[in-house]
Amino acid sequence: MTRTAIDPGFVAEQNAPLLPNLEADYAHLGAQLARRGVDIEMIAQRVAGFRVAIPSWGVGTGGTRFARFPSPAEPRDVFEKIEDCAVVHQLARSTPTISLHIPWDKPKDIGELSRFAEDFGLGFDAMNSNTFEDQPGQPHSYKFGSLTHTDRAVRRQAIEHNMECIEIGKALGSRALTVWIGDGGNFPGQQHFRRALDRYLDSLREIVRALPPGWRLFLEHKLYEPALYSTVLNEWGVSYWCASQLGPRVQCLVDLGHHAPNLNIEMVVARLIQFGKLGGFHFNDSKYGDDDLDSGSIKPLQLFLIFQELVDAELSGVPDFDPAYMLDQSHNVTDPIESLMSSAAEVARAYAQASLVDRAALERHQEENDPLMALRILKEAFQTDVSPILAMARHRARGAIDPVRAFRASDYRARKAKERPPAARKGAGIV
Ligand code: RM4
Ligand code: MN
Ligand code: MN
Repeated sequence: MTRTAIDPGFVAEQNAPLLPNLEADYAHLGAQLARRGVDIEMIAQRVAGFRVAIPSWGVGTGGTRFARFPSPAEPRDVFEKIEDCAVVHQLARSTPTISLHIPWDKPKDIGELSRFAEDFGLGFDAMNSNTFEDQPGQPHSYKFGSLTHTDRAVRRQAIEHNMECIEIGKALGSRALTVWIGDGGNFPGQQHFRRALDRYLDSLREIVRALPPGWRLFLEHKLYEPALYSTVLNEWGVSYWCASQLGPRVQCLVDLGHHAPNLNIEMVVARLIQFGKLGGFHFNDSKYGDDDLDSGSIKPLQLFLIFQELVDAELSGVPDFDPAYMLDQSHNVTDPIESLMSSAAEVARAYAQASLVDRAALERHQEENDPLMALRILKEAFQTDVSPILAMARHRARGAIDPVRAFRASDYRARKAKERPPAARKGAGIV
């Protein structure tokens, strides 16, 4: 029996009054889609199979470099984070895996952690290494870089940390390592651009050699921050070039907040698919930079256009197409559980909308150079309110028709506040 954080009977009770309207809305949407030649059950099935991983750091309250305002009942360790992830999955039904960040989530006993997650029916997604801050007692500092540091001893320490992440991940059943580094420069002249990238590749080569069979390694680029003038792995082209140098098991990871403003991200996605190097995503939304806001909250059209590329690759059978999907958000002013449940639904929404695109008609309009009609095809899919499909998929999987409403009614936070007195940590910081 899978352990649940909220009584399943309570979820069913919450659903009961909402069900008649949901059924009516679902039937109505089904009739509308049938007129367009789309079987609503086919879309519902696709949505039911859609999965996105939760970052362990997403269940804590985020913050800016100015302040952090922790909410009550924040998880204090990896076990409590897993409990919160279990709530997200129980109500939203599309997030069965967690992505750990080491050493934040380093367990004393890996077996215990693995069993704890399994009891809740949860597994582990990609592992994340952390060489962007120093840990107490660490021999060498990452102040001036990690995998690309000028000092071989610092690079060695960072390489070994990544190997340790792989070892922990192996024991937990993870199949990938995501490497994001904060290395770069704050001032012109501080760093020799070419030599730093050479050192990056040398370090990565060693980590790749330590990958167990069946594992992939994702390179996560970022335009700036924490380095404010230059970043070693600054954009997708550099990431692509490095991934090509490092062999077939290394792919690029696209975090939606890590690009220059106005970049056409859906096109980057299409290019990486074409080059066989799209490894995965960190979903979030932003207005100015790496804002880590909730997915789909600001640019839902962009999210849809990205999924239009992903679904197109899937349905046209691009070989070895298997991107790993994860949320990567910082919940500064919302309840993290509520944000994660809503964001998982927004990502699934974009997937469902993209699944509605009339691909044959789109191709015809492209061949005939009819931009107005081509756009109309995309807009028709994007403007379809697929909410009843998402809600029905959750209901059928014993999740909540309205996850936020059910969560608020459950009193989970108030219960946990008693068990989890506020942690001592009060400082600023992004996670
Ligand atoms: C970075 C990046 C990484 C995440 C850290 C916490 O900006 O997005 O994926 O591990 O933040
Ligand atoms: Mn990220
Ligand atoms: Mn980020």
